[in-house]
Amino acid sequence: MSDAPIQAWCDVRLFDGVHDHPEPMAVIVRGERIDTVVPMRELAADALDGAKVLGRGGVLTPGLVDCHTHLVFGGQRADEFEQRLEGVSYQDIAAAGGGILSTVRATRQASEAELFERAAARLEAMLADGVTTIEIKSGYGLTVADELKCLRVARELGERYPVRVFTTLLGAHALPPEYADDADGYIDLVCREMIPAAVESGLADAVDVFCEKIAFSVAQCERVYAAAAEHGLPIKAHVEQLSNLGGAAAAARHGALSVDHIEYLDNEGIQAMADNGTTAVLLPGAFYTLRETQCPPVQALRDAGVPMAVATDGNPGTSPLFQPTLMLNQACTLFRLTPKEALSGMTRYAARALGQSDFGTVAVGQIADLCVWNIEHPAELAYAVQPQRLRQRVLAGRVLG
Ligand code: DI6
Ligand code: FE
Repeated sequence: MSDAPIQAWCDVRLFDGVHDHPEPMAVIVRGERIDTVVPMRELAADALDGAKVLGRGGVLTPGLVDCHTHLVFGGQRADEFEQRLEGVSYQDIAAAGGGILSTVRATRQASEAELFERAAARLEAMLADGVTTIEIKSGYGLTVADELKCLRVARELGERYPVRVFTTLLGAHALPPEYADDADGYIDLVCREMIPAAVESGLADAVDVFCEKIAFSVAQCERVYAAAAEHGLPIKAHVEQLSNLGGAAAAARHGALSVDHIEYLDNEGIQAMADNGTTAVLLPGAFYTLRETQCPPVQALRDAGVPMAVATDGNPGTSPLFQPTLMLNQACTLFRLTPKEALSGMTRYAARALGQSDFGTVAVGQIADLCVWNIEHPAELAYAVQPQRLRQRVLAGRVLG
């Protein structure tokens, strides 16, 4: 410990995951962890002894945490984009066998190496935008073997790239054609085979569901929650995106880490989330892509003290947007979050949505996952959509580019 490298950033404008610090600050990292966070004027004369000063000026924030992505998939859906421009709805496309199922066909056909290569390109863009932690869901395989294939790709991304990866099994994403008219039979497969196989292989850190009229009912999702609990995995849920089924309240009562989308969330759902410590994950990219008009109940979530995270939902259908800082902008412009709320939502509260609390803030003792930006004010990250502002990305004290 004593000979761990000491690295320092001086004269930075700090956003620590919760608060903006207008006066110049120093952040000192020892080994993997943050050792000191102090205003420059209070910095002890010998505080930098033995430290390597890695930068002066700029804005320092926690590394960005994208807590909801579907990064691993085959093919693309530009044709459906054009159909939607002509007025066909997302639900109609899904009902005609397109949508998620079109990506399922392409994902099943793709080799693991192909899936890796395509996802890696998307990941590289996100790292260049400041991501230090990313959650990656399966959900486009929908057989035991194909779901595991996608989860292996997600794990391998975390092994081959300098980023923390959390994997989520989303077997209950859509009803595969082999189970048409037998949704309960498919949920049996998810509960009795997929979840146990994912646990046995160590490939899943959590379990997710799509609770919606075009996907699975609350009762079916509850069976998945029970199976996840039996196997010791935390749960997350896509709920109230296109309609209100009461899915948020049900997931919260089962102890969900997060409920995601929630445009149609009602007061009962908000109360259940507040009572159970569930994080709300806002996904403005899907709202934007589908040209939704109903916004999530942001003010009611604030009033109830429910923490709000913001993520890309990066996926080939409803959010082909793989730029986390764009989501900061959209969360403010479309959902009226403050820039500070949006930034907390992609750092501290995004970590919370993954059940993590030892990164996502810049505070003494935290893991040193940081970003240094070539800007003057943290709110610029939400205000302007402008790539290439990242100066340094730091993962557990390791400075990357
Ligand atoms: N909600 C979404 O927005 C994505 N999945 C989900 O459950 C859509 C995925 C897709 O259209 O491919
Ligand atoms: Fe999603």
